[in-house]
This record gives sequence, structure tokens and C-alpha cells, in this order.
Amino acid sequence: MAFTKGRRRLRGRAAGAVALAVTLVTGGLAAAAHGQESTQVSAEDAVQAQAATLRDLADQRGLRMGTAVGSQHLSQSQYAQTAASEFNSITHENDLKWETVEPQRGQFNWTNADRIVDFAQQNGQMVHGHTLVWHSQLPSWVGNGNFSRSELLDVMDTHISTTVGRYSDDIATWDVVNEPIGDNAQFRDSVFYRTLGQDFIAEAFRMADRADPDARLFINDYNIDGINAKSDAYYELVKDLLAQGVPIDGIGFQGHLISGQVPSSIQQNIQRFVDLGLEVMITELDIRIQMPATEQKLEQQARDYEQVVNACYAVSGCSGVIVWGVTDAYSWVPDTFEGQGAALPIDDSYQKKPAYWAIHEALGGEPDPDPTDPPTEDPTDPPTDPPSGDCEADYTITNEWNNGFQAEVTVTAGTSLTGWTVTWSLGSGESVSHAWNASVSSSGSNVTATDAGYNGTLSAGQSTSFGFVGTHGGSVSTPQPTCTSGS
Ligand code: 9MR
Repeated sequence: MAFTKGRRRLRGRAAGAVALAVTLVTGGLAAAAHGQESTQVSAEDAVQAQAATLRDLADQRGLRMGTAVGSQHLSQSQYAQTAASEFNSITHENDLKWETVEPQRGQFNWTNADRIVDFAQQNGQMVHGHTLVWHSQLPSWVGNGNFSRSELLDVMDTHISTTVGRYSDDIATWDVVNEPIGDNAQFRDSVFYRTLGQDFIAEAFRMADRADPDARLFINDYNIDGINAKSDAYYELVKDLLAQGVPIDGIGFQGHLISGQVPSSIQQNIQRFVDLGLEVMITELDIRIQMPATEQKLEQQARDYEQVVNACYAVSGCSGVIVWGVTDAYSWVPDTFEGQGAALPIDDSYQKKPAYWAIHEALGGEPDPDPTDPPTEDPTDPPTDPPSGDCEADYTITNEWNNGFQAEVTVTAGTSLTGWTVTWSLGSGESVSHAWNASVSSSGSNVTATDAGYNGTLSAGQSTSFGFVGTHGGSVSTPQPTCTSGS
């Protein structure tokens, strides 16, 4: 792959937010408008702020607003467009992990990692490197290699120097060591800790620093967002590393949180690590809710996101936030936590949720322009008399203009459903361009809409609706859709 020099880089020890501000400022807002300093927004800026993406706003304020990306999704245009327009920083969700890039000793495979770095380059985005030394997603040749101390150091050095060296022009910040402390606040049992003791952490940072002395190097973990025994253990660990002169620049609070349970001490916790001279980043933010997502739960989640991002933005030295995925459709959460999901600011159908608008506002943008729009509505209505059959779909044209129209389809369950599919035929010259609260695809004139996950489970008589915008060639037809159980 071609590497270009001069990408937007975050450089210089303890200069996190300010360095970012200087390199990223594009608009008329003050470069150092972060932390305690106030932001002056002109009328012109305010107009722009309404249409601004999270990326525009974060750029203006010199903050990182990132997302995790999977290379397997980049060929989907809506996914790629959202990743490029809403975020100024990209993290490999899985494609840069040890098992992927060095599955056999000394045999490196960069195909998927490169695709993401290339994507970021094409879109002028930073890359936060995740991750070099982690007990998980580690190939068995490392975990079961029975290496001596010196052999394991050699294995680590090869992996770190090759990976960091390869991307030294592209990746300016790294999660060097991920999750070395367990939930009991003790060092986690891993091949690295068993073989090298806690020194493996210092060694890993020194190796990364040798491979790219300009890179900013982070330690990263979950459940350290608030002040608790585990974050206390990190506080002691990083103080010790700094005292030894280990080249550590920052700490990542992953931020895998539960809605309604954001730790109240998060800002104080960020501040105490910044006071040690470290940069703090929220590196993997998602805030999960118990499904189904109702309007009330989505509003609570918005307040949770607001609390986390404001805690970061309030502290100079907290350089920004990375959310752990572009869309709820591909979030790791539902696969790991049964019955929970909808953890990201953008939903399965790429609709901006209240959480998105909460971040938008926290970044100085406008609030949700139409808070009554889906998907802020409660996705389910109270039960009525159930129709016969699996379900019924009622199609209504809600708006019409020159060559466009908007339609709403209400699905009512005849029997209890765990998913639904609605199909209909388009009239001549019609197409569907943009949908919410359902996954909609078309093939020729046949359109298929399936539930969006969070609105798939309906009891008999319960309704939910989805909508879309379409184009027409002169007149709008009113089709008779068919509804079936299953998606
Ligand atoms: O989101 C990642 C998921 O796709 C993987 O299956 C999982 C495997 O461990 O890793 C997830 O990402 C993790 C990240 O690398 C480290 N912090 C916790 C994240 C969520 O598990």
C-alpha cells in the first residue's frame, strides 16, 4: 500500500487535545475551545452547526470523534459513508489484532488491516491502533508456545516492531497493552504475565516507542471509567510506569456501559489521570439498553452519552471519544449480552438516535431538529384487537412532492411475532431511497422490508411502524402490502 506523509497526527507528549486542535481546526471556532475555555459561536457558525456532522463539530473543536470499523462492512455504501462523514478517527474493531495480522509466527497478513488504514487515508481520518498486546484474540502459537522469558520478549518485539513500524506514517496513537488488569483489580493471568510478570507492560511500551518514537502510547481497559478498585489499580500502575520512565502517554477508558449506570465519578476519574500528565481518551464507547428500545429508554441513553462526552470535553487532556461501531446493526453487544442492544448513537437503519443528537449538542451543534421523528418514537403501540393471520401491514402516503413521496407502513401482529417481513410492489417509475425502523431492500419492482431488530417482537394485536422516502415518476401508487412472520 502507498503511505503518504503528513497525515493528521497527534504528536507530542501531554499535548493531546491542543495538538489535535491545531491540526484539525477547519472552521471559525477557537482552536483551543476545549475544557475550561469558552467557545464563541457566530451566527454563521450556528447555521452551519445545524447541518454539521459529528465530525465537522469535533474537527472545529479539535477533538477526536471516532468509531470502530470492520473491514467486512466497508463495501456497503451507507456504512462507509456514515463512517467517513460522522467520524474523524477510525479504529480497527478486529482487523489489527494479533490473531489477524500474525496468525503464524513471523507470517504477517495485512490485507484487512490495510483496507481500514487505506479507507481512513482516503477520508482524511486519524487511526487509533487497536491493539498490540492482549490476552484475547491471541493466536494459539503465542498462548501455547511455552516460550522462555527471552523468547517471549523476542516474539513480542517482532510483533510490535513490525506492526507499529509498518504503520508509523499512518497510526499516531496505539493501545499498546489492552486489559492487563482483571475485574478483581489484580494483574490478569495471561501468557505475558505468567512468563514475564508485570514487566511485560513496560517492555511492550518500550518496544512500541522504539518502533515509532513519535507515536502516542496508551494502556486501555473496561470498567475503569469511574473511580473504583480497578481504576485505582490502574492509577497506581501508571504512576509506577511513569516513575520508571516508561514511554506511556495515555490511558483509554473503553466505556462499555449500561444505560442508567454511567459512573458519577467519570469526570473526576479522567481528571486524576490527566493530572498525572497522561492523555485520556474514551476509546470504545457504547451504552447498552434492555431491548426493546422505547422512546423513554432511548432518551435515558441520550442523557448517558451526554454525561460521558461532557465529562471528557470538560477536562483539557481528554482528547475525545471513540464509539465502538458505526451502527447498531453490527454492534458486538447483542451477541454478548442477551436481550440487550441498541448501544450506539446510530441505529440499525442508520437513523440518528437521541444519543446522536446529545453528542451533537455537546459538541456545540444543534439539538435534534425534529425530536418527534422516528426512531425517537416508541417503536410499539398498545395492543388492539389482533387481525387474522400472522400480521397485517397498513400502507399510508404521508407526504408527496414533485418526484418524491414519504410513506408509513404500520405492522400489526395477528399472533405473537419475533420478526416480520412486509413485501409490496412499486408502481411504475417508483423507487425506495431511504427507510427507518426497518431494513428495506428492493429488487426490480419488488420491495422487502424486515423489522429493525428492536421492533421485531410484537404480541398479538401490537403494532409498530416504519417509514421511507421514495421517488416517483409522476404519480404515487398505493400498494397493498403483504405481511408475514419472520425476518
Ligand atoms: O467488538 C469486538 C468483537 O467483534 C469481538 O468479537 C471481540 C472479541 O474479543 O472483541 C470486541 O472488541 C473488544 C475490544 O477489542 C477490546 N475491548 C472490549 C471490546 C468488546 O468486547
